[in-house]
Amino acid sequence: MPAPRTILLTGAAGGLGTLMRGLLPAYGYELRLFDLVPIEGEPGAITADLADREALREAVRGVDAIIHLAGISLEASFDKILRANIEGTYNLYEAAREEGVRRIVFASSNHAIGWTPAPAAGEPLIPVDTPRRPDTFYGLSKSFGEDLAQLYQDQHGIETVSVRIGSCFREPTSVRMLSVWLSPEDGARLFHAALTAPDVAHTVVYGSSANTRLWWDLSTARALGYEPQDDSERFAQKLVAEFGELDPDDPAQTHVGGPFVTDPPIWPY
Ligand code: NAI
Ligand code: 15L
Repeated sequence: MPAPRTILLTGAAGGLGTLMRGLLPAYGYELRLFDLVPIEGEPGAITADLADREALREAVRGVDAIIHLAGISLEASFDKILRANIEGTYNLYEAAREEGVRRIVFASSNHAIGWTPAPAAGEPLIPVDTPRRPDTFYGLSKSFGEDLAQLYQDQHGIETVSVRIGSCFREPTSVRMLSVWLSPEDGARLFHAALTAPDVAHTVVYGSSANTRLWWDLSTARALGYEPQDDSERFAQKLVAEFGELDPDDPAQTHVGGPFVTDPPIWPY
């Protein structure tokens, strides 16, 4: 596979999209931007809904690969999730198939396995083939996205890396995030590896930095060439002083999905 150069970045106006707009050009990528909302200072960005199949087809035309971030990124009503995340991701894969795009990086989420118990210190890390246990309609849509990716691989040969992202923000803001944090710089490293690794078929990886308190197994990400450079532990003292260590009996702390397993979710987290 020749090195991909032109990348469609959906969800480019969002938090992660904004971070990646800043970081990915250094890897030599030319980004074509797509989002429901306009992006300040980016007059060339495509402003369209994932429901607009014609716009999507035009957006994917001629790109070498897609990073698919667009969608609802927290829990919402099933109808909203259905439209944006389930139908929207289907529309994207159909557009890719029609236009011959061969590689997609799909922003899955830890909430696809949110009801999985978080391992205590010393217990085995969670493997990627752990049964999916979505914690929300949102997590369910990510589980759907991973299955959709597998279907398009088996049936149409489109390759996907599904990245079960932990928490990708500038800094971790809770004690839980010390386990699941993905630094933006490591996020860009991981997306770059996912775009360039040969023969990925459909590979599922966890997206986090090399955190001391890591909950899951990064070996499938490392096999793509990902070498995380960050560790959230440098924020631990401050966060533990502010919030205390995780309460081992609190359901919001005992499961991977954290606050998403409670009904209603506990915000902020
Ligand atoms: P965000 O909510 O900041 O950004 C999502 C973007 O998608 C927004 O700019 C929004 O306008 C756009 N969007 C929503 N519905 C759309 C539609 N129907 N058509 C076109 N665009 C639409 O979310 P964030 O944090 O940037 O996350 C990006 C992706 O990564 C999401 O898919 C999210 O589920 C996933 N993710 C993010 C994590 C994180 O820590 N930031 C963790 C796990 C997964
Ligand atoms: C996600 O999937 C969300 O998109 C993000 O906003 C965070 O809530 C993250 O998971 C998390 O688990 O911290």
